[in-house]
Amino acid sequence: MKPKPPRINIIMWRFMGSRLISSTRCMSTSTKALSRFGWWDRVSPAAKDPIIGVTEAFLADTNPHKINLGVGAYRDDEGKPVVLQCVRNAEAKIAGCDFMESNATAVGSKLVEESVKLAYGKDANVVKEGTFAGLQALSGTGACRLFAEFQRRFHPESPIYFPDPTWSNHPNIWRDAQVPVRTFQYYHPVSKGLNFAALMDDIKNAPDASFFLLHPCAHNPTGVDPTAEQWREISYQFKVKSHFPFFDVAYQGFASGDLDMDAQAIRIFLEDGHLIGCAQSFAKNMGLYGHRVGCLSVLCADAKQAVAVKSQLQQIARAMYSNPPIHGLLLVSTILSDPETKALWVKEVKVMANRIQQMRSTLRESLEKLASPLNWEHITNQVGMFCFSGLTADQVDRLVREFHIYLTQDGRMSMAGVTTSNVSYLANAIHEVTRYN
Ligand code: PLA
Repeated sequence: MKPKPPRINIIMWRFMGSRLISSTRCMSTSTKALSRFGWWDRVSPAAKDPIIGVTEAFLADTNPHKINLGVGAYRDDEGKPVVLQCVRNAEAKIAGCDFMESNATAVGSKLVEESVKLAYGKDANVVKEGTFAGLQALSGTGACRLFAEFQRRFHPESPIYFPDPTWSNHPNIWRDAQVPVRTFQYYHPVSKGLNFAALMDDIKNAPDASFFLLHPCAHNPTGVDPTAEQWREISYQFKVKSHFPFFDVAYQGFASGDLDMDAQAIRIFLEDGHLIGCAQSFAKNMGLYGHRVGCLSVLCADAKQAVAVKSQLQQIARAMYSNPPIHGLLLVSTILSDPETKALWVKEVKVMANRIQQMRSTLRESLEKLASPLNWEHITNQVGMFCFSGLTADQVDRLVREFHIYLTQDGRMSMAGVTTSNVSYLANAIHEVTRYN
């Protein structure tokens, strides 16, 4: 008689409401039974990322006139990616460096030390007294992700509030860390500016001691920033409500062309005595998107607390990815710590910011020359890498289909993709899709 295949008991765990319950199933170990156990049968394709999806569609288009206004990556006036001269100089300086693990910690510490000076000011007390916990991170995204995990570990019930709208990846990052996600009013679609009164109301109405994510400059996607006076009022209200300000610093230098000026919101909160968190990215202002260099810092009550907080952040990073790659860290720490290279970087940031500003003016003038029936003042009122154009999803679809101009569905245009040679083609296309509305 043919022997029967052995049978095994499998214990299945599942949640019933909040209770974890188990059930036992008896399964045959025959190949047929195992192959029927479809591990990934319930997996359907994830929705495309709204920003990465635009790049993919742009790359697939063979039209010679195509323009990519999707991802916020800097391009020169010929539409080409730029390797900054300060990066080339830093490359030359680090040639022959030890890329092994031996100096990774020292390089990481240097990067953190220089990054916090950039955010909080080189003479800030928190920097001098070491009352911050800082860790090198996988660019801005990684810094946000680390903080989100840290927030959930120590304040699991507290939500985080994002401006409406915000960078499309913010909700994903905090949601994946199991943090409740909320929004506060920020943008006024009619004025295409800040809805300050509504913003203040939402800060006041949020439960005390909530986390708020703030863009200190060059807000993505709107290009709309509060004034210094408005930041002071926001900071005051944060004190009243004991909210925690978490700054996502992804575009320092791109709003005004000046690194210190673009940190004014952070400095105002610092002066007011807040404990602050900061995610810093060097992807845009050093053109190092592919290197994934960033920094997370959290201000603490004293140096002892800073040691404890840092050790927790290190533990979270260790379990997620251990350490970031060292090459980019070396580049950024060299640029920031070598006075000559840093001075060159400061100039190059200004050049990038000025070119974008120039393109804003030219685009607006071009639309006005076409006698567009619409008001385009917001193109030059808004700052930083993005223009929140006000184009509808249908108008964006027409730009893509009829003109091969790629941008996100919300009408955000990366001004870094606009050049002297494509600006009039772009203005004509925008005019064409908006003139009869
Ligand atoms: N925070 C904000 C506000 C951002 O706009 C971005 C990048 C990041 C963080 C993450 O930066 P990182 O590359 O250093 O991780 N936003 C881009 C790119 C420029 C992207 O979405 O990946 C954008 O096009 O919106």
